[in-house]
Amino acid sequence: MRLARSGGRGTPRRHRATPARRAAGAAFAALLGAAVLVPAAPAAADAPLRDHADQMGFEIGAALAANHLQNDSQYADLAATEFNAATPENAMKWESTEPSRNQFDFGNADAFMDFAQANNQKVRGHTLVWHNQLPSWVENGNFSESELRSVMENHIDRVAGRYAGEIAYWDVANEIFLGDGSWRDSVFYRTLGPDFVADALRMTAEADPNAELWLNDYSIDGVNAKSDAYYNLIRDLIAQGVPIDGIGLQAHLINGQVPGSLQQNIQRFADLGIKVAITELDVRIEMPASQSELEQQARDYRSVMDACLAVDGCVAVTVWGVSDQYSWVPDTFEGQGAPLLFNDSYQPKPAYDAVHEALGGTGDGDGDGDDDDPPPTSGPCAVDYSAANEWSTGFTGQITVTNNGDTALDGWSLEFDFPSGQQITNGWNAEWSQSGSTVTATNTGWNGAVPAGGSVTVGFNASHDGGNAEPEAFTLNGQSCSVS
Ligand code: 9MR
Repeated sequence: MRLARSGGRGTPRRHRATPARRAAGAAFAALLGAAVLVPAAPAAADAPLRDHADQMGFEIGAALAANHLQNDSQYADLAATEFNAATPENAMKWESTEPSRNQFDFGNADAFMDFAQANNQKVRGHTLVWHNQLPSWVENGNFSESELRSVMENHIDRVAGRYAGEIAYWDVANEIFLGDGSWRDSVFYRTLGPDFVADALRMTAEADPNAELWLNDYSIDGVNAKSDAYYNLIRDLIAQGVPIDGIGLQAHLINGQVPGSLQQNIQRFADLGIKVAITELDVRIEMPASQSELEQQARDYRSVMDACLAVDGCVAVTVWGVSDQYSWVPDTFEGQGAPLLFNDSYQPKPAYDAVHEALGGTGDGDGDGDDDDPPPTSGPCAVDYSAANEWSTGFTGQITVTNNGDTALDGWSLEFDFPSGQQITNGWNAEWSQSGSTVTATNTGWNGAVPAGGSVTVGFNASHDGGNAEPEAFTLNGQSCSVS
């Protein structure tokens, strides 16, 4: 396919200091003064995450928001101290950089770049072609095929061109598939057909020949229909000679639900000869988060780190924000939050320790007393037990079991002990039996199949005689599960 070029090439920003850029630069003077230098090897055991990552030749990144970098010094300090890579959370998106046709605004993007460069952080550009945060002049412009292609080319040319040579990886196209692996019906797909991806990759290669060209999406962390669609697309792009360097697995995860096939999925993309990164990691919790939920979250972070570090081509893990305070999660998922490494008051959470330790640090940064033990990695299964309703002589219990293994279950049996004399009276979604204090729940005829990463929820009514302590240990098909 011939790529018609319309606008002029994006001018590298070093040669074009716009008034907006000079203003942003001034606002950043204070932050730049606090730039962090990468320390000489070896890192002290309790050194920040980035020092340990540097030792391993690995990247630990964070999504950073230009406004918080400017207005919140605690945020900026942590961003600089802990991370050796950075992604602009919103500043390089289409609505930020080209809100009106051919009117470019690089104020926040330049400010972000200044911060990242002053702090020696590798930058992931995010993102050039995405259906979301797309201004309505593009979305509703009713462009013909050739017009939209030249609108897209001009945008890529100007944005990627501006930072040419300064961006390690571009998320060229973002979130192009739906959950079932079919194409998302974006204005790009509707107007240009599936070739818009190859076009965008080639256009970015032309605008910034040094940047690596990546695709990026959520819910493609495990092996599933959507990640299969990426696998097939990337295999085809490679076969056609289209430039493609990597796939970003966003990993916006639910507590206790790291897909069991994460590492296998990373490996299969690496085996195609491309790089892989975890690009937007967060693990959301039903609020308020209990200590045991925060510990489960730490295990989840550890599992993700371990899965990436185990595969040669997996080069980076980026968390989607610095502190829970500014996370996108509560705005999108009502009642959920606390998904990041630092809490609202910038204190490191157990998840921070887990990441620290995965990178070879001590894991002793959370101020939680002397519990320096590594959080165990997720077992083959995870259990979430709750008393959904309690009264003086009884209660309704609910248990969600997640298959963290790499393979689907074909039949299961869950076993646990009641600690304080509880007695099952009836149950649902399983065949229930109790012998002494030991309870066994086996699958019914219709819920024995649990895919890797899948869950099953069962429930029961039980009596108790005052005490109703929760069971502490669960086994699934004889293997012990982690408990949240
Ligand atoms: O974190 C971003 C939030 O501030 C924006 O309001 C939101 C708009 O959709 O985008 C968030 O970041 C998204 C990222 O760019 C792409 N993957 C999903 C992220 C979370 O929504």
